[in-house]
Amino acid sequence: MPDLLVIGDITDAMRDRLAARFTLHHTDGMDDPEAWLDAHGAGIAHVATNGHDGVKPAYMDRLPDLKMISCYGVGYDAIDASGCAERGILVSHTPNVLNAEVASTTLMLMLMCYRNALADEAHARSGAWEREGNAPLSRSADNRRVGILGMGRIGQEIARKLEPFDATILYHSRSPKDVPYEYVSDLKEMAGKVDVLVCITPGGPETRHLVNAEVMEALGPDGLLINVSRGSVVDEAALIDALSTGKLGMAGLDVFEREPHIPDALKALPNVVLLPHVGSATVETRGAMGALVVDNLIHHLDTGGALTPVPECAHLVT
Ligand code: 8YV
Repeated sequence: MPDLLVIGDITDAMRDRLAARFTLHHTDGMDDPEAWLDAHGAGIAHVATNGHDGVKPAYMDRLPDLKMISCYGVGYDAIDASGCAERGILVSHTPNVLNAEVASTTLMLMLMCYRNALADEAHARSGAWEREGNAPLSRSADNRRVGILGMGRIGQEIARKLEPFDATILYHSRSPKDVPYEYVSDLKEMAGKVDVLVCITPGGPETRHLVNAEVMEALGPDGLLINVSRGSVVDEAALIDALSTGKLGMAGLDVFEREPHIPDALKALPNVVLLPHVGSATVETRGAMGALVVDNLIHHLDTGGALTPVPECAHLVT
């Protein structure tokens, strides 16, 4: 059977299906993955990884016969997709199957922030309601002006899920899209026009720190920043400063610059809701993502193609 290098965790369902077609080699179980690859890397044509671990250059250099990387996640900024395309290596990812879940996570963060969900829950659970009386009033999540940074598939799903909340949607991306929302060509200008700024643009060098101190200040003392894309999109030091000085009202964050590390200064703030990168992390959605990772690998084994290649590699699929 052909070899498959598995980087990071995979589910039991993925392992069972993959083991029927490949001999699996898990980097997690290796004392020294680079030394192992020095000895066994030649001949390995397939890799399964995820959006967090990617495939680091030290591994790429030791995989001279690599043909395909199947990524568990829609974001693939941890993989050098352009470099792979140049080497003729096909990279696939898991688009669409997680759109609804990440959009739900966005709404959950928005509701948790505006409606003070964590403080209210603590008020009920701790007995403070009985001892001290009603919890302070929260703010409404309805009728908000929401600016979406990145109007791709997930951005569009977020806009759609916001409809029942009577939101007014604006968006910023590199170019206007065929959507019924107001396009704003300048991010800072959009931040000045909205109550909520939602980041759902891909990570990587092009979008690094796109949301900087100026953008946060434009969003303002009543503004809410939500990040469900990549930690790198937001300048985290500037965010801590803006939240602690009141230049920015609140933040709901699922992603961070150095995951799984979250700065203590951020953890100490009362006006932020923190989630451990769980945007797509439900049994149902992770099941669908895992199935697509396996489908892509098996499809490549059988046909040389991929079902959901990343755009940089689409031309490699005949
Ligand atoms: C995963 C994600 O957590 O799809 C993405 O881009 O961020 C998440 O669904 C990530 O791929 C790490 O496994």
